[in-house]
Amino acid sequence: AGDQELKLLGSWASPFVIRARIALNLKGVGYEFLEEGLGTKSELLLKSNPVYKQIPVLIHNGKPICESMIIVQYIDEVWAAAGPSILPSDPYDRAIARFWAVYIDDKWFPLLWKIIIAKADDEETAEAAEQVIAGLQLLEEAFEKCSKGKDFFGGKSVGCIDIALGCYFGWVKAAEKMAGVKLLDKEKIPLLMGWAERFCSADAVKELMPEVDKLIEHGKMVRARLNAAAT
Ligand code: GSH
Repeated sequence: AGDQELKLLGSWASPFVIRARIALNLKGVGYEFLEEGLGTKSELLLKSNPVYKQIPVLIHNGKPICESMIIVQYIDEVWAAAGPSILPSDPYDRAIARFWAVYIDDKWFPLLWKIIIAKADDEETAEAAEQVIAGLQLLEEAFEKCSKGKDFFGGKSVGCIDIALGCYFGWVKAAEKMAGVKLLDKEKIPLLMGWAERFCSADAVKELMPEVDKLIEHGKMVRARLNAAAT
């Protein structure tokens, strides 16, 4: 509604921020995007997310909401009537969607990140790549079950797991190029490869997916900062 004030603190490259933006697009909700710089934190960010001091933060009529998947669920609940439902309506399906969203963030993404910030293409990187692929194969099976033959994990439209996993797609491609490893293999994950193409070209998603070359540049900058901090 017009009387609502909505701000999103974020950055173009952050997969977590992209989640919130996809959800807002799905619901057709307008918002003000406030870009945080790399390595700097605005007063508003520190005040709005004092616990983690991380983006994204959604500020709805002055009230901050933190953590990307919590923001996605909040948007789904507040604008329930607008656009398709992001979480499944069935409690069991909803539990499964949340399960995979947690798996993706807690188990799978840290392995991908390891590849991106690796100093050298060593044995550890190769091992992380194997584990990332194994995770994708698990998600391939999950897709088969959740999608029930439809286009997305969420069925006919982009839903919770689609957003949780799809936001990382650009970073998977960046990791492949940065470390010279193959993670996306049509032989191993045929369904997910088709899904990724549909996801990236969905209306709510397409203009939010960063160019891979820009992500690589950004990833190298983050890697340099982390390595400098570690020495
Ligand atoms: N679990 C958080 C979420 O899902 O929102 C992760 C958010 C996160 O890692 N944000 C990064 C950040 O703000 C940007 S991609 N990093 C700055 C920092 O940690 O100081």
